[in-house]
Amino acid sequence: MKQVIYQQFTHRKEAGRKSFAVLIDPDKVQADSIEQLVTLAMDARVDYFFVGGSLVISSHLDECIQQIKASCDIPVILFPGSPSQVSKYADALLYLSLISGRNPELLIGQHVISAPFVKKSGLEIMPTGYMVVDGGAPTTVSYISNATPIPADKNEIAMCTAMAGEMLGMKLIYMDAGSGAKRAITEEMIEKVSRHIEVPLIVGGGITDPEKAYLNCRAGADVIVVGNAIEKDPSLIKAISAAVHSSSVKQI
Ligand code: 1GP
Repeated sequence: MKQVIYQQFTHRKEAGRKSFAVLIDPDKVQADSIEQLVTLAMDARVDYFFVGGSLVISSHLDECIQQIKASCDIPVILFPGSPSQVSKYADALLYLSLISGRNPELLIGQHVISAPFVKKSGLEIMPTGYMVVDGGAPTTVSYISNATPIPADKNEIAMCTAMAGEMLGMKLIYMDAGSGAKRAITEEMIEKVSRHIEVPLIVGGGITDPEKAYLNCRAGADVIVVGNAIEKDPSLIKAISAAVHSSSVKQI
């Protein structure tokens, strides 16, 4: 199986280099705004596009990814809320198992049903332990997943969940307060988790400014994901990207 993007993640982590991913929800972008986002992202040296959402209603996922791929070399990684959000045009797929929840469908059930289809896609598959953390209000992911998020102040639960995910073979851990979360994940929780795992740690949900992105990276996040704040103000891309990259142990 291909591991091109994953190797990039691990090499960057080993080198202490932090990455910035812009999340694109296909429901919320039109062709002209994709063009604008791609231009800003190239200018700001964004490392990845994540594409997907907990609930994607529109059917233009393929077109959205093709448009991004046609205009830049930034890798496109699927961040699917359901098996219907798989597109062969992407570079890789976060193969998410909701390890913070106790809903068997999102731990393994939907994976079983979609496995032949996912394998046939030819995508690079990145097994990801997905941990939803309480972000201060119900988010789409907390509602749709029908699973209780990890309480925001229970750092030990987060740590043990991530450790278990890693020992079960997950190649990435993604801690998410949910899109548009009122409160992003605390630095204390990120630090606790990052100190106890070796695989790259992705952090997102409710990050709205460069300072928070910087602090999250210094606490141990390897990849910062921002969606909502950039939808509202695309010019933030540059400042957040600079903050993430400046937090690298080795400057890039
Ligand atoms: C959500 O982690 C992502 O799944 C990004 O969240 O949209 O709040 O930036 P925001």
